[in-house]
Amino acid sequence: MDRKIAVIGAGAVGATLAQRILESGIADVVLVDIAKNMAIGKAFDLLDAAPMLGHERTIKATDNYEDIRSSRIIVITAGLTRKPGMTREDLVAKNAAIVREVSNNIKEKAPDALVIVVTNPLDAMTYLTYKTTGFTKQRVMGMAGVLDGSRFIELLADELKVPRSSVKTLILGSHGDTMVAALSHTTVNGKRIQDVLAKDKLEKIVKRTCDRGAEIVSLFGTGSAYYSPSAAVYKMITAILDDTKETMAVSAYLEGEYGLKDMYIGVPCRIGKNGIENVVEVDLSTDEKSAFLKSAQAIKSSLELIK
Ligand code: A3D
Repeated sequence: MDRKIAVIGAGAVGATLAQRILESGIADVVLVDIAKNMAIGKAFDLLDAAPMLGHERTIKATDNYEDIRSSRIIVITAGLTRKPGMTREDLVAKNAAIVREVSNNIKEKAPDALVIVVTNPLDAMTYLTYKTTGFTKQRVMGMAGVLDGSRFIELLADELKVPRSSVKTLILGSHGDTMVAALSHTTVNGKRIQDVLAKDKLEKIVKRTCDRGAEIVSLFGTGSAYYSPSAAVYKMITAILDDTKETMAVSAYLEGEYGLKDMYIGVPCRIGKNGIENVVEVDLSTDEKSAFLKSAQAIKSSLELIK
């Protein structure tokens, strides 16, 4: 199988994602970072594990964008992370400059690739990638809802002492403090979450889900979460490569869906070989709708900062 995935940024998320891709055997990896030697060191370390794990995949670390040519998927993880007390929006100016530079290189060297953005603030950086590459809206998406949904499921399953697989949910809106846990789409063994968990406990878990990234940032001291973010990207990649058409929440470009236009925001989408096959419009309660629109407003404010 001659499949290549380029991961831009060999930091915590990028390197862990590279490990997941290589060790599951789904593709070869090109790891691009301005800190070239650090990236080469990580690639050597990952390769040294290959004989023990029994895979034949390869990884090349580089600071030269020529190497991303013919990549099927490109994941942008280059950028700064939050420090304790910082919001994702605080990162906007610095990361916008990085994402612009990366996107221009992608446009030039890998014009047929699909792009998954991870760099924060996520929805604004995905919009910037879309505008800079000029790619179709199907080929540019942001990772957030898959991760936020997984965090919510984990916290609910732990509280209720049920298997994680019995919990279904949907998290929409911005990947930020205004994310919307759609309780009308959250069930445990098919039962409405409101019927199995007391209101106060549920509210606490929703709040903890929104704050989960910050909770981990403050426990780490430096850097932010990477095991679960890389798993979320991995899940999106396998849906694309295997053309599963699975519905999952990703940051997608809207042109009228959910009453919004010309912006990226987290909504359920069918993911397959073309990237976003289509945006899925689900019914939301009145409260969820207004929370979603508030979230859209927060994204628009961070877009103003990069325009
Ligand atoms: P970190 O471990 O600091 O790695 C970032 C890497 O980017 C470093 O190795 C840098 O050298 C590299 N880099 C910086 N500028 C450039 C450039 N111009 N070209 C190429 N490489 C560059 O961070 P991380 O991996 O923990 O996080 C990366 C980004 O993802 C940050 O913006 C995080 O906020 C974001 N993030 C988003 C989520 C979501 O759920 C959306 C989760 C986790 C992290």
